[in-house]
Amino acid sequence: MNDTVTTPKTRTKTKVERPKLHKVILINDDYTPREFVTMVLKAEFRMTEDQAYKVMITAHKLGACVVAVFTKDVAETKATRATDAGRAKGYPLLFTTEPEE
Ligand code: TYC
Repeated sequence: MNDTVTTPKTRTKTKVERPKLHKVILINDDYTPREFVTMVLKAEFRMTEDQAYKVMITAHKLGACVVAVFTKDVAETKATRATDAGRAKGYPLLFTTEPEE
């Protein structure tokens, strides 16, 4: 008969954390046409004309506007693609990203 009592000395607790979301931020400038900014927002961020116009005009008035939040990779890819769309036309249009608190 084996009377050995085996009490585990340690426990493993697996902790799963949600990936931090990152904001895509539209920065205002004096040169990119309003219609172009609105068009890029619709194409890259799947916004309606109304949503895109509101984000564009907010950045225009306040200097910047949060467009949407995504996981880090997606936020960076979309910001780069949207910025490149402006650059391809010679516009200084800029989208940046930053982690949410
Ligand atoms: N300020 C630009 C203009 O008057 C329009 C614009 C809006 C540009 C928002 C960039 O993020 C921007 N033509």
